[in-house]
Amino acid sequence: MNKSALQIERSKYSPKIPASIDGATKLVEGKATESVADQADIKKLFPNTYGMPIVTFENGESKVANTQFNVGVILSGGQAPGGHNVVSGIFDGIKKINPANKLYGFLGGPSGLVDHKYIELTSEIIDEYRNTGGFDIIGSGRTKLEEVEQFDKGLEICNKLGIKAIVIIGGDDSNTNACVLAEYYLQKNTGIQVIGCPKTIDGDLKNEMIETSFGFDTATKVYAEVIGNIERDANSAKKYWHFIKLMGRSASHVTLEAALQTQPNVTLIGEEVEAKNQTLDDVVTYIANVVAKRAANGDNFGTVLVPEGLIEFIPAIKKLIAELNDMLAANQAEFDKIAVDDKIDFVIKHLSAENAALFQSLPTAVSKQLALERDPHGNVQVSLIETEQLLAEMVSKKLAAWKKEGKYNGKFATQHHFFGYEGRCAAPSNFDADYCYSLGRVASLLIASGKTGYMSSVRNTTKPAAEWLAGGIPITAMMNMEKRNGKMKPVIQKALVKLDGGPFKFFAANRDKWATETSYIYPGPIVADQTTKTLVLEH
Ligand code: FBP
Repeated sequence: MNKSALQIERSKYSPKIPASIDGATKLVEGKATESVADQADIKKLFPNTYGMPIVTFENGESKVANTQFNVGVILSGGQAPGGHNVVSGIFDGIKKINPANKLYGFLGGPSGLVDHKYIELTSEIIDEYRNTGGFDIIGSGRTKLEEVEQFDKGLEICNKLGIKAIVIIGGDDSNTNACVLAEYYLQKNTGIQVIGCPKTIDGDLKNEMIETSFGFDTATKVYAEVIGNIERDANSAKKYWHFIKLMGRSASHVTLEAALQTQPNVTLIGEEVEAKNQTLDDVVTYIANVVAKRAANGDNFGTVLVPEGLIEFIPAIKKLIAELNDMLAANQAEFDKIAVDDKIDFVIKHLSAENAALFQSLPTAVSKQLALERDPHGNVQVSLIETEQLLAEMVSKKLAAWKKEGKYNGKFATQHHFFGYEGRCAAPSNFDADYCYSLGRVASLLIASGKTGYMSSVRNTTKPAAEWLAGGIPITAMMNMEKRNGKMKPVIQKALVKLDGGPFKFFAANRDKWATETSYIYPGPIVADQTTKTLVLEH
């Protein structure tokens, strides 16, 4: 592989790990757990993996020294900086336990397990990828592991390769499936363990024991750098309003963190829009008011941050999507057969009058996205909806009307941006390099300790890495029941932005000042170890 000077320098970086797993390590079991909600349902669905205790690793005599085993690893879903370090952490961890241990990488995501596509990850391969961004070491994919036939195909290849455990590195959906797989393999007495690792730049896979998902730190720093550059451009030329959409399809953590780092004029937080029961017009009016206020001060420029999932947070649209999901699930066979051009009419005919009217009032590009495209997990693909453009157009129309009424007399020229893919494969920050490598090392210890249905956990992450706490959290403890594709399913509860949490409260206390004053911060490239504002304000 051709390497840049930075990559060569970066590959020499030695990730820091918690002191408790550096040397002899013993496992300590805590109290039994319960799921976050719907305990009876989750217990029934996961009779073997429900109620397991939280475990921590502490310095001490190990009971699992030298065990020989092979491991398979899967990268699942969207890329996130640090994935290669999770893999290298697992590799180093299992080799430390016994140098004869082997790591296999399943290719192209979960489908690699089902289709028996894999490579053995040797030290030569691993060394090429240490501290690099991307998931290209083995590739990723969004195939959903949910059918018994898939689990059995996985079992076949594990038995053939002598694999004792599979590590699934993924977001909430992939870790939910990891738990279903763990339960199935336990029920069948296969002896195969399944361990999850918390990945997603979206930052929405977190709870008391999983402080952050990996990739969030790096991705938000990359976005903050470019937003800062745009703010500086805006403040230099003083002629554009920049509408910037940021990834994060189900939660607005990325947008909030980027706002805390760069102090733009307008930041929309989906969770607040929902809590205040706002309409699209309310959102547009809020932005237009800020534009008008700045124009009155002679500032015809600014920045607006928009979370990717905004559309889904608007209560009326959320209700429409829920009805659409149920309706499509109930009529899937018929819907699949209809010609593309007739699908919209089919949708309108099958929706309630209220939702049909709302559906028809939306710009065609948005209604098409809502009706026609879903990812394999049934999610609306919000990254494909151009919300930033839609809002800019709607604000422009409102301002034109206000101009006629004499309420506004500024200039409004816009630029649009969408930052998502730019940050997902960035070289990991020191935090993500250390955190990911530690998650991998902890996963290898959970495997050696015979655990299954656990997520690798590293906590106390606002402290220096040596003080981080390492352990495992039963995945069932994070679950509740939610409707997916028209049916109630056990899923890991997503972490949304808490409106009474430190990060949002800090933002809310400052946003009016940031709106009218130009108090931008230009963070520049990632050069220093700096904890995300989200983690600092949460702790
Ligand atoms: P994960 O939840 O799999 O980590 O992916 C998150 C994400 O980056 C979202 O922010 C975005 O909406 C989505 O992936 C884009 O998906 P795709 O990579 O399939 O275009």
